[in-house]
Amino acid sequence: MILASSKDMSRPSLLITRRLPAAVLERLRASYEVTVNPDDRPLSRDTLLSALRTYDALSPTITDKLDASLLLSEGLKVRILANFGAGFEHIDLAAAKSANVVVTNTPDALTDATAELTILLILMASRRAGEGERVLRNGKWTGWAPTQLLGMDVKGKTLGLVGFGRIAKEAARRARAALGMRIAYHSRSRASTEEESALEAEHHTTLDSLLAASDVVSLHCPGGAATRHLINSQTLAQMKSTAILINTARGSVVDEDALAMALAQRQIAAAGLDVYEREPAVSAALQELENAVLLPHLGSATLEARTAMGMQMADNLDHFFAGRTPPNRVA
Ligand code: 8YV
Repeated sequence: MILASSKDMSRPSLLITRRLPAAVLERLRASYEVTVNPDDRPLSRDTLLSALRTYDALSPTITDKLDASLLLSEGLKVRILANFGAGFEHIDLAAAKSANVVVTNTPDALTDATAELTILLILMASRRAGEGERVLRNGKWTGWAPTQLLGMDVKGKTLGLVGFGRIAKEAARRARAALGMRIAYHSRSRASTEEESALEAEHHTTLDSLLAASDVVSLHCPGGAATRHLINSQTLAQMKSTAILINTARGSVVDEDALAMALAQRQIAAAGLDVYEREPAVSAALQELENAVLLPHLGSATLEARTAMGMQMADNLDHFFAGRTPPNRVA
């Protein structure tokens, strides 16, 4: 990829590491000297390093690993990493801080899309939708039968949320209003009494107690070292044998091998996953399992959400280059 330096030196230079919706590019081009990665493939480490030395600003995504060795390299020009996405565990915040590089994210823009995808996975997993479609497409459907592909009703069942941030609360609202589910949660900080009572949400002080009480467990905590393999063979053993695990958060939260084992042995009934430990690689064991619904990180993949994410990112850049604190500064 060609790392052109800016032509108009009066405007900040900005590298966008992956292709973004047209409306976002149009807005950014009005204020910045914009370069877009023409291949729309993850940038190599060397290209990322050159970019950090060439541009005033970078707009990275989850596919750019900006670790300490890159961010603490000599001769960086970059002053802001305006991440396109809510999660930012692919950026070493401590290193960014010591390199004097500001980091921002886009926390609000993808709440609806990701909550919708959570509902999709709950229904797909509980009604064996992927499995049913495979039967049909593979020419194996022999016609309706009373005990064929029986799933689980979710009405009246308990949705246990691990983490209770924006996306978890929105998923809870939808699961309650549209599906008639009961809400329970476990998170670092307890929600206000008003929030709990609006959702009739039952707070669990321990993860184990939430896992034991839930028919569907949905993960909404951040990724990173603190939550790595929070769901492992021990915690999976706390879940009901009829339970479903949903992950729209980060792949690192789940020990994929332990999950594949639990699904194969029917220790839990099913899983609906949108994120993986080693994206884009997905464990071969999981791919073999009919009771695993596997989506390719589609959480925020709507035109509305991706456009709103880009606009929120542009707001952060505009604030920064106007000398104001960006609204979504995380470092
Ligand atoms: C994004 C996400 O599309 O924003 C997040 O945290 O997981 C995704 O929906 C992706 O991270 C873009 O960087």
